[in-house]
Amino acid sequence: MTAFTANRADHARGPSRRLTSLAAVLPARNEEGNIEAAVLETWHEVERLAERAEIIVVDDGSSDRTAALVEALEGQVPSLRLVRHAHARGYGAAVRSGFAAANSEWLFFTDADRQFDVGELEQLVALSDDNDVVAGIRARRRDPAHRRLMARMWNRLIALTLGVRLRDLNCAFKLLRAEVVRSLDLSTDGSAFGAELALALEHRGARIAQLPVSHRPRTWGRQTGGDPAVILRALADYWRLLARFRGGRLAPSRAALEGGQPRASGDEAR
Ligand SMILES: Nc1nc2c(ncn2[C@@H]2O[C@H](COP(=O)(O)OP(=O)(O)O)[C@@H](O)[C@H]2O)c(=O)[nH]1
Ligand SMILES: [Mg+2]
Repeated sequence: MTAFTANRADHARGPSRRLTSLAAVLPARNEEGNIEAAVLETWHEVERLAERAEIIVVDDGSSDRTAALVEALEGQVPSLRLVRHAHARGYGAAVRSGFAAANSEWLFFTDADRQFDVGELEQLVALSDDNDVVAGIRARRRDPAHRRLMARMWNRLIALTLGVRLRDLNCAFKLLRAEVVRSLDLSTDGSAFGAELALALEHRGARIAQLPVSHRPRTWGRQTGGDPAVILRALADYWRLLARFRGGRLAPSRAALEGGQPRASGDEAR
């Protein structure tokens, strides 16, 4: 945690590195109590961290006022755009829609529920120079015990059966080089998207750094990540990933070809 304290001090001095262009993608479903603050916090950070910034909220068929609130903010936040799915398509589909709408060298995604501290994006940017991906690891995940247990089992399953080394697959706090993401063939619509993204990146030989990030309890709204329908869908997507992986249909691994390994850095390095 000392790293955070040091970085907080740096915050006041301005970022050590500024990107040319950065898109923040916020997938949101029924987040009317969080979305305005999430957008404003994200805006504040991305404006500091990039010469040109965009914020893309992907409303995934919300039945509440999420989309209307984003539209109302568009006048106030010039770099804000709303992408709408008429019907809910899932977390992965929402993140991919956001990536597709972005027009920046770097892509950042985080959740609209404010469980992450977007002020820590600066730490990801600081590591981006010689990496393609900087991925957060929830050092102390502030979710109920059964969710933490399920996540541990999921991460273990993906690591053991698919050889993925990324530690916190569903940590929604990742910074990625857009050209690398655009070279991947991603198709998972549900919450197994995090596993597919990690698998595809590692096969591609992407240079990956990992670092601990803070996590806070949800203060408004209901978590849906542990709903049975979400889990069943993730398991179905997992079987598809397994078939695809075993069939060798993912891009060949530069890391494998060169004998390299995805790297980990930070306190949590393996
Ligand atoms: N696109 C999409 N996003 C969702 C869906 N369910 C939740 N989200 C968003 O995904 C993020 C994480 O959701 P949450 O329910 O907190 O999941 P958890 O943190 O993994 O338990 C939030 O920004 C939600 O608005 C969904 O069905 N589709
Ligand atoms: Mg959440």
